[in-house]
Amino acid sequence: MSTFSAPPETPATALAPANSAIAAAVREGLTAPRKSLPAWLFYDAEGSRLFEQITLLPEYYLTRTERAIFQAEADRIIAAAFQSWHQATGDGQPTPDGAGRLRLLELGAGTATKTGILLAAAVRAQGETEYLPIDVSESAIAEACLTLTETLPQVNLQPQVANYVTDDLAIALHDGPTLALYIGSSIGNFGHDEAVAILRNLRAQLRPGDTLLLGTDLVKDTAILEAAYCDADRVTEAFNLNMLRRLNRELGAGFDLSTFRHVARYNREASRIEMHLRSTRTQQVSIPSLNLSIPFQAGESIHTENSYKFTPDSIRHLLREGGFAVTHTYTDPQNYFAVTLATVAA
Ligand code: AVI
Repeated sequence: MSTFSAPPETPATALAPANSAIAAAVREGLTAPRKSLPAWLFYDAEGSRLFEQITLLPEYYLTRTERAIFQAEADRIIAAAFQSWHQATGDGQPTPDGAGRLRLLELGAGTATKTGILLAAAVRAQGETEYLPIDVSESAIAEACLTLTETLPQVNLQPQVANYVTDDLAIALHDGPTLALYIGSSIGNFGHDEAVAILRNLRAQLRPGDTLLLGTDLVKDTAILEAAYCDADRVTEAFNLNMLRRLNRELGAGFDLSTFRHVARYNREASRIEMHLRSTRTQQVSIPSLNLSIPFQAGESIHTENSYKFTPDSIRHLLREGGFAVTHTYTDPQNYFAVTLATVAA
């Protein structure tokens, strides 16, 4: 049983939590009977840097596999998005004044490193192309815009800083097809209900004939999956532990990082990698700014992330619940990763 108390000797310091959302999430997660912290807490500046490093690791096949699929299929994906629009509306290719052009929108765009491949294909097909990156991180969007302005001057950027998980999307109307991107297996970090809610939020902004390109990691051999989340260079371990370092810095918490171990296990029944931080000893960790002292048994863990793995059937069902119908599936020769094109369901 995990209980907590604020011992009288723990002063409520003047250290006001920098961010009340962090404080609320930490209080809720660490005082629950099964301790957890939300995965969005990974992404401070250091966590984002470590994640970029993860995407380059030999064990972390996800990013390079999805990129290879885009490189092989980008022109066909753009053509299929036009085709879906044509089937729903009867409209053909864009007119010389630009009406009917395909625009790209991206949820959780981040620095948009892989998106350039799809944008370049759209530019090849139609010339000038509008791109709406949506991300909660202003600095990531700024970096994406800077890179794209230099590399793809025919892309017209319309960035939006928004949290697509907690807020309703508000996307401007467009007089042609929209191809929405939700790539990088980002949907895998949400449970089923939240994933469906994200898709429905997006669906509400789209029209018949618009399309969604969804990137998802696929179920595979346990050893390959676990290696991707427990790499030899221990970058994922540093990424996981960085969450505690962040709580020490931003909430004045007293986590001793040397007493927590990184654990990544594949839960086959739930089709997900689970990441945990396991306390190696019985201890109390104080968080003075929250007036909390958190007890840990030796071996007790904090669940920090789920990363769901999919099958073609589970992708189809998830998209169907979110209001989309699958039209095309693109995979790599090893069937490690799927990029699925789906149209707005009638
Ligand atoms: C961002 N997301 C898709 C990554 C994943 O694979 O679930 C986050 C990650 N966690 C550990 N390694 C990478």
